[in-house]
Amino acid sequence: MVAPMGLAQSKGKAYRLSDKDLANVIYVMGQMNPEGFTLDLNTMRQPTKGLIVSYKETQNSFSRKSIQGVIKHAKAHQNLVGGWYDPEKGDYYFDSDRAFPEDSLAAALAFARENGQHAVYSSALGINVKSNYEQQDIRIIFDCDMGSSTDDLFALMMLYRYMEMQRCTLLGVVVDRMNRANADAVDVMNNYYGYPDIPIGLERAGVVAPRVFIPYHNMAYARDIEGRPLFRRSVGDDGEYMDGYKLYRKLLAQQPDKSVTIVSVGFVTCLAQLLESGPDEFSPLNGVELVQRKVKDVYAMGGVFGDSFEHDYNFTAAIDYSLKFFELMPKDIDIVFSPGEVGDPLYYSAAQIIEDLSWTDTHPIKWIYQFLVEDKFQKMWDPLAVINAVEGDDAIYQISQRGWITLTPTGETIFKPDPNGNARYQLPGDATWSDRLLKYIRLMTIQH
Ligand SMILES: [Ca+2]
Repeated sequence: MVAPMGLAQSKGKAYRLSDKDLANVIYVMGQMNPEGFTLDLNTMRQPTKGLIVSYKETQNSFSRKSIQGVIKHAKAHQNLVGGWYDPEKGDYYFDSDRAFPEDSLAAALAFARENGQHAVYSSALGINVKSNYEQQDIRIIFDCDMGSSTDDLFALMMLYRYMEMQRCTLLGVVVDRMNRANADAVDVMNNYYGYPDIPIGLERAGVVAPRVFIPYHNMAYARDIEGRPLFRRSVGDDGEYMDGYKLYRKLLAQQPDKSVTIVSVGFVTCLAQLLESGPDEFSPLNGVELVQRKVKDVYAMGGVFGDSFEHDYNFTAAIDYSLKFFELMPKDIDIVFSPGEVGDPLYYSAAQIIEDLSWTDTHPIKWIYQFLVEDKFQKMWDPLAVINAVEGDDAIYQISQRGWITLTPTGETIFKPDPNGNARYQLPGDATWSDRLLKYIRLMTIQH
């Protein structure tokens, strides 16, 4: 908590100030906090909790004179005043704010959209969440190696949250790791987050016995002490999953041209099978033609372009399929890679995960950390591809120049700069950036 400079504090209680003095304090706070501030007029402190949204009525208050009007509005509403500097206009804006509880992001975002505000500010995490009230039409197929690392689960969780925020549509989920238990885990997630009808496809002939980092494949069958299933499922034990590449064909055929974003955070096995596929009941086009016609862009977790603690896993583990994918993928479709080194510093600890899910006793991810891996952290690689696909290329990431990327038979990703190239890759951020990204993922975890 930070008390504004020049404001006497006595045993935690602020002296009562005249509105004129208060306006001076708020002006000084603006000078001291170019990155922005929020002030609770009851306590004269910056709140450390709550999701803060500005009211529309005070949104054009950018001179020192306007502060009086902001104070008047705040006193008639929630006694919260905020400020932020707009470097483009060179003005410092002041506004009257409303606070929502930490777990009410959807309500805070709806209020932000109603009030024409671009962002919700999380006081606890110190980050802004875009309200994006000018909605873009982002249609995503999510392709993951569910059943091994939990970052696939967090990436999927982010997509449900983004749908609640009206920022994308999840058309379907492709599981590129064989064994129906891995698809059943997605079925559990779909149901838990309220999207029981999102279709799921499953790899039938992919990587044989890939490495398992966290064996949570039995999560879908977890039972309570009385033997009742813990998690709801809509496909169920008797249901069928379409072949992964077939589901791709079905979904792509239904979509407008150049409209689909593929987010691939596992092996590219189903994608390679899609590209090699021939015409079928869903489309007269072959796989390459169908992808060329329908896909807008691809965000793929994989590759190494700088210094990484670990070798690439996703491409190397499925090298024959990966080589096919690199060979057949149409070269006029943009692809942004999220290499290992970008997610390396984003450690989400088991203790933090359980604490962030303390709002519920029963949660698929929490179950894994309570019963399977008590103290293992997980690096948040996969959510970085999801966040990039939804937030766009300019908002959060530093991205390389354009070029061509080739894959060697030993799994090395080689980048050759060329302004006409279709490929780019995310560059690692500094410690502050990585911390902010992890907090953003955590904010989505604590919602319910
Ligand atoms: Ca993965």
